[in-house]
Amino acid sequence: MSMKLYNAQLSPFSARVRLAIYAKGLDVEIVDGFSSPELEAELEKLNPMHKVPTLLIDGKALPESEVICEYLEDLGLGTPLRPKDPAEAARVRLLSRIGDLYIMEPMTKLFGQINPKGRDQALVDRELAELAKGIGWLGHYIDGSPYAVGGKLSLADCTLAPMLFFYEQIGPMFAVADVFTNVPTLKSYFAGLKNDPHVARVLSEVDAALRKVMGR
Ligand SMILES: N[C@@H](CCC(=O)N[C@@H](CS)C(=O)NCC(=O)O)C(=O)O
Repeated sequence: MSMKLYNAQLSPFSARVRLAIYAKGLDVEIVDGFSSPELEAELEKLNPMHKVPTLLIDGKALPESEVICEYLEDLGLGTPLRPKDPAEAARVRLLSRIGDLYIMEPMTKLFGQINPKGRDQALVDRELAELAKGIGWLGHYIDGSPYAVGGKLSLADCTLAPMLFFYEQIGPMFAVADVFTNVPTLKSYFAGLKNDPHVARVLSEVDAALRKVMGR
């Protein structure tokens, strides 16, 4: 079987899949899906959603980061990232779902408002409030230890690490003093999670990509 990932270093959804690939130790070719008009056209042909990540498995395209991660897990190759216990596996899926629905949704809208010029402050205030709700819910289901579920790296951490990296950027971008003030469990979780070598690798890739686009 051959697998190729259409990726973007800055995409939190792609970073989630890369983290799963690194932690599992899988042999997947990784290409930047938007790095040339040819690759972009190739991606668009395979996946009309025109989004990364898209995994190509023996010529068949599979989009959506959560679905890709579950698929990689179901292959049964490499280090498992989903607990066997049904309650723990459900907890992993819950945390990923909270991230996708209640954190990435408002955060994506906020990232459209980074430039203070022409910023829609009403929209920013509304989405910051939505984001704070989602973050609070996540904090409720996290106990503050370095891994979200079961004391070791899981697909929940693959989802949350890139999201929380971007969540930290919200502070300086929108003049929020301390984004973790009301969620101490999330603060200590993320601080501990960053010590995982696979997480550290992915976050340094995302950081480098962010610095590049911000011209830092
Ligand atoms: N729900 C999707 C979101 C993927 C997504 O939004 N990818 C963005 C990059 S972060 C993208 O490829 N955007 C390009 C486009 O929509 O044309 C997932 O989980 O994979």
